[in-house]
Amino acid sequence: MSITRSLTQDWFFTQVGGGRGTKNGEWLAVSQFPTTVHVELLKAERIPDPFLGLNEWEVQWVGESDWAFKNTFEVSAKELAAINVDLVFDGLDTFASVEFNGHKILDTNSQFIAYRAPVKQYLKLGANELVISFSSAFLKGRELEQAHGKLHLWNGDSSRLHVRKAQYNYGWDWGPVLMTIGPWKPIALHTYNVYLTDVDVRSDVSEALDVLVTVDLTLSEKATGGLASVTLKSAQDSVIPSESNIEVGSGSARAEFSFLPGALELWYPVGFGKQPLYTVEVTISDSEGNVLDTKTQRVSFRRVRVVQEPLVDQEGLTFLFEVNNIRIFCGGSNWIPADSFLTTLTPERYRAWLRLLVDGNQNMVRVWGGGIYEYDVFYDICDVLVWQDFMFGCGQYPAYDSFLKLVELEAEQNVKRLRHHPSIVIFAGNNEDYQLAESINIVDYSDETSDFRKTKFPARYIYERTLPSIVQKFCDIHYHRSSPYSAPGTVTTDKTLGDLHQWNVWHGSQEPWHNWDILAGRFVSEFGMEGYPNIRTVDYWLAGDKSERYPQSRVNNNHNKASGFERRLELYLVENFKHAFDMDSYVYYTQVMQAETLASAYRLWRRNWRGKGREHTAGALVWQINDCWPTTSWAIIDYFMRPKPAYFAISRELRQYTVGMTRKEKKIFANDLSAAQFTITTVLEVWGTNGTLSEKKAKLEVTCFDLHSSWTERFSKDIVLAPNSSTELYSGDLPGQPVRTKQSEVPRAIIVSARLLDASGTVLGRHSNWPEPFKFIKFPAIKDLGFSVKTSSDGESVELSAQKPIKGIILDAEGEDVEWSDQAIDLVPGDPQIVKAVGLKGRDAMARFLGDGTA
Ligand code: BMA
Repeated sequence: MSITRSLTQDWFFTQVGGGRGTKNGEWLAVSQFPTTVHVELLKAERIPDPFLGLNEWEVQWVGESDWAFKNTFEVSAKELAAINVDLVFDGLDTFASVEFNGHKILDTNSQFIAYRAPVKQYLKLGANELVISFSSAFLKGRELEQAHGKLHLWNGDSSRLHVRKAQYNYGWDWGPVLMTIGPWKPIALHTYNVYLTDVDVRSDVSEALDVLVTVDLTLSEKATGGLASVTLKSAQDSVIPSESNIEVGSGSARAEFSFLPGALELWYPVGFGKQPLYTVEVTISDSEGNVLDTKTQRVSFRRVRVVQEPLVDQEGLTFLFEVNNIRIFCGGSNWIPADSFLTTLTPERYRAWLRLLVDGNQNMVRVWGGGIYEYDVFYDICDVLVWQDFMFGCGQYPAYDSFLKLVELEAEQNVKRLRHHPSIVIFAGNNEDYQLAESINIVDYSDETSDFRKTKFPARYIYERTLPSIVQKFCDIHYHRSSPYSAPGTVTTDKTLGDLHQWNVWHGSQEPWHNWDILAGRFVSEFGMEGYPNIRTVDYWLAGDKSERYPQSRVNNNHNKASGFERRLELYLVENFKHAFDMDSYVYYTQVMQAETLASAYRLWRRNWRGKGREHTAGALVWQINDCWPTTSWAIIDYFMRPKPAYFAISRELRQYTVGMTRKEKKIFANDLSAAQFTITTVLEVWGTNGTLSEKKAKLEVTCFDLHSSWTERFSKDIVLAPNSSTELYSGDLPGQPVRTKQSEVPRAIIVSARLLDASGTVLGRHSNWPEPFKFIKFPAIKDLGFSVKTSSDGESVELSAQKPIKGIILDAEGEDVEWSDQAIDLVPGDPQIVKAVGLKGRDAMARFLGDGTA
């Protein structure tokens, strides 16, 4: 019988040759297993916390030193008697040489590959010793770079391009340089006679939604004569009638089951249906009926297509995901590794992250190519769609033979590991490597046929030959050459094809966020805006150093890795806000700015989802949902899982029903000659979106306020929101705004509030549109606002109301943090809002808002 025993106890580590980490020959017990060196040194108080102050730079020697881990484990007589005994390493980071009882059994050189070494011949009864010696990946990488040549990249040290290791370890524009080292995944002793090397469950769900399931089994030996029993079970553990016993021929077997539509429950991403899970249970026995191995594989069934077809009214092709014949607007996030120290991540932390995603009304997450193929637990609990990159990012990667061999193995293993997860709907070859190639002019898009390995863009071989053939061979998931990628022969910035990274807000041409509508693409898989995290997170990294508590301080500069971040933050602030510059205010203003920027992207792009044949934009994935350490970045939730206000603003835009507005000025000249004679009218447009599959009758109510008088105007109308699309609801002059004939005529400060109400008066969606830029607004005196922030009697929510419109409310409370249900709130008279406040415990809430007297 095949038995796997995880070796989790009695691990020790040492710095090879001794040094700042341990004395020569000093072995420290590890605090957890799997683990990596920094984590252990920190626990043993041999290094300062690299997440505080400038400490990142105090620990750089760790990644340039060599380390060893050792383990002694007992072997029983039964284990010793097994026909085969292997040591299985799920993940070693990265260059390791492994000795077992004094014999060299393995050399490794990729963090992304699992290794197996036969050890039967060295196994002893009683104590056995395993020693894993790791050499510095940084130094090894530099050697490889010297041998094979320096290549171009964005982010990190160029030697990373030669090393199959999480690329963000080398430092990124949101992450510190922390070169982890050690056994980062489980290590096990595997005893067996014959075992199942592969259980490949494929399901073909037809357009009519009948399901054909095939289960292909492969054994470690080409044995014949045994029996394989294959059972399909539902989540409730009931056996689905299915063929069960099959003969094993030459080490493999195949079972096939087919089901009529409706016989199996299909998997849907959250928001569209349930996520039923099934299991395939496999038992292999020899000809005498002795069980050799068993395996349980979780599976789900769904039909997924990446639809790229002509649009009825625009150029190019759609780029959209269809699940079980439903076309889905993907509103979601990009995901980076959730920690610089991966082995500190727990299933609970993963669960909490993915809960935040779902609670934020998001339905897709992109596992970005500069991190890791995530742990199984991530995909196991993921109820949203997953866009999965291969782990290459922002680089001119090589494709020499030894490198390619590692890539092939990595791709095969990870495709096999991930393919059964129903959430994964696309594999992309890399992150931005074609973009990097375009930027240095090394891509020849007219060439689709050459081998590429001898060109300046050798990795086209990987992205256009190796990876697609591996994906095709081992799974049924769609393959896309890169993120972003338009189409063969077309630059990655084409907005009418494929996916798009729209960085012309922040990076690139630094457009105003108000231009998101003209910056749209068919599927925007990256775009972003920075914002400071919660002040508690800032105070955490300042670690009590009050002298550094100002936005431009050295420590704050080290906790923002984006080049030009001060210029860019300030550009977007100064163009739009009259703002203050003390630490707390800077946190506030950058957060409101981030929320405005990102919410308007989702608002405008969801409007572009206009129904079948008019899916002008089919997805928006913000860069980025999370952080790997406490820092200021584009993240919408910080390292400590404190959501920034932008998270809530996005979540409002991704509700089932939303209402959106734009206000645009139209200047018409009296004739072709005069520049002085013109009229400026202000046009208001209102639309609604409906993320459900049925049409929705509702009432649109539009109320206009003048910030400086008691004038208001209201109109309402019955409307019908078309299913699964946006619907235009109104276009006309902005009420209360006179036509202007001179540039010196200052427009009135009209605030428009739109709400969608159902028959019972429940608010389905609301949105306020304010005159912009906000910096021109003369806000009323605080005493005239009639602003009330009232803590409820149970102390766990607050009611907000006002007599004047108020923009950009961010709530907080003195002391311990509170879990707010909403932030970056706009308030208008007559429409009070209740915000849940878990952990407020009856305290008074404090509110910041535009015009709160700080600037
Ligand atoms: C994108 C990403 C990352 C980067 C981000 C912000 O291009 O793919 O490489 O962190 O931009 O610059």
